Amino acid sequence: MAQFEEVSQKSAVHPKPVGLVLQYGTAGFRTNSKQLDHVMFRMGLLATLRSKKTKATIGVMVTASHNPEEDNGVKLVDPMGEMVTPAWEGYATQLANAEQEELLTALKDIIERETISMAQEASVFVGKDTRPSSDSLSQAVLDGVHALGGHSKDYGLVTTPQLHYMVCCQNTQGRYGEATVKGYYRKLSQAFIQLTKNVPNRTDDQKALLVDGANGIGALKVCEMETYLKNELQLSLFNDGSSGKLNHLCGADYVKVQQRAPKGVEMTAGERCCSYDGDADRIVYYYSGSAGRFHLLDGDKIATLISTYLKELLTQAGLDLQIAVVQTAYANGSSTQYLEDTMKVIVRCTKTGVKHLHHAAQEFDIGVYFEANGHGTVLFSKAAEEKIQKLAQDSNTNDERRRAALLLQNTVNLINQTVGDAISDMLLIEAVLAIRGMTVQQWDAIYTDLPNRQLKVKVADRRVIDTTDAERRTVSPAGLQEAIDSRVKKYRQARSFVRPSGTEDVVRVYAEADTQESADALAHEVSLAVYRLAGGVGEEPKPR
Ligand code: G16
Repeated sequence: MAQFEEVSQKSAVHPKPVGLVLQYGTAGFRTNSKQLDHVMFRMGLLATLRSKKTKATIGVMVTASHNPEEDNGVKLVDPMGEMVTPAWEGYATQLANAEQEELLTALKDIIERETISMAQEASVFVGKDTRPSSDSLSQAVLDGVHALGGHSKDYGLVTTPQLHYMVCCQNTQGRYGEATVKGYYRKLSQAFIQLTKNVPNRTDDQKALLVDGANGIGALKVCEMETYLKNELQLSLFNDGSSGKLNHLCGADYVKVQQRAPKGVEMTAGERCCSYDGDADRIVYYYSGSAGRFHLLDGDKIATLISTYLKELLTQAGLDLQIAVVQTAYANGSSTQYLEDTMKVIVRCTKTGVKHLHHAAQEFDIGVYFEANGHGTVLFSKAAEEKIQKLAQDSNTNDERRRAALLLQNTVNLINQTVGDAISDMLLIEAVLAIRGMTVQQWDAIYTDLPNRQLKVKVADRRVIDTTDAERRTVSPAGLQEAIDSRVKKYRQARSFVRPSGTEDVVRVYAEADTQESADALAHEVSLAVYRLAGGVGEEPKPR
């Protein structure tokens, strides 16, 4: 077939290094950008097959998100803006790792197994972040799409959630919105303005927000959006990419893991600040307390703020909709306790990775999902959206119920339900704080985090660690879980777990306890256990 000849010829321009094997990680392939040219070409092929199979537009985002600038990666976006299914992650691995001469066989195998009609048209949307390697790598994706005769639309520089949004808009024939960056700005800013209209006389201080753009794509895009917000939000942007390096000493991951302010942000006591990550799908908030103490409001605090707000509106609207919060093992113990015991909402725990949380959140009328690292959104079932809309349009209902329904309706419009979105989440948080008349300190005071620490351990092969119970316990290597249990017992209110990262070549260690000293000591002891029992390399972990 002519198409396969084309694939053969073009793939020679994007050859695979012999013997290189890459794993599909937490959010797709991710490694040093020099190893990725063939992967990108092949993901262009795969996205085209997926498009033929689903008869819908598929997205490919070239980004390594929070990783250092020299890395890159790829995220595949399914028709409604979700991540691709596990079966297709398997195909992605098969295709990425097939040696050059086996590529056509691997491709034909997927076509056969999925009974794909090659006569079917295909459409693929492509986006990229600001990394120097993203230009050529996104071209490799496009080459792959064209080699199989697919149509492409190159959105160029966009945030990951913007690309997810475009794919969903396209596949819902515009019902979700217009599949353009301007359409995205218009929809979100209109909803934001409608929401904040309910709060007259907001002061400049209330409208002010400091943003750390991680020197990445989020900085560019939030600048573009500013005029649409009509001064309802006054942003001071730092780490805008004009001089600093992507994610270096800044960005959401740095702030969350290091529990300190990013470089370059000039904050004064009490000012609201937030940080995006490298592809703007995560956000964390923070402020400096009176004694200069750093206060972090992470994904758990965001989930609590949003679910409290939604629950209150549902009560005011008299709508009987079930609300749940989905977290991972990284969720601070205090947040889970607050959500379950005080707020009385259902809480679910899944493995790390947005795909797992998203899936779990879909089971409820309203599913609020956030990873502690700031990656998350809210999903509304179709039935829930319909009930909200019906009430908002019902002129016979009383004012309080109608007002709550209208607020809910605009809240739905403000949220990017396809995936976690730093810009959309930021606007939602700002609107909620304004509507509830809360300062960042009052938000922070909803509950007190247990002191915690996250560390990384280098091992020869992180796959020796296998986990169970939503990654809260290890089943291998032998003796590791017992070692963790015995160390946890020494401390009060303590908890610890370890898991292999799916985006970096490290094992992650998490510990929490009643004091920071105890959390630090426990994290260190568990790191040593990992180093000794799971084949640590380099120097033994040292105490902080
Ligand atoms: C990705 C995933 C997140 C995950 C993070 C870290 O985020 O989308 O769900 O929490 O990686 O994963 P791991 O601990 O396996 O390295 P991002 O923002 O880097 O794409």
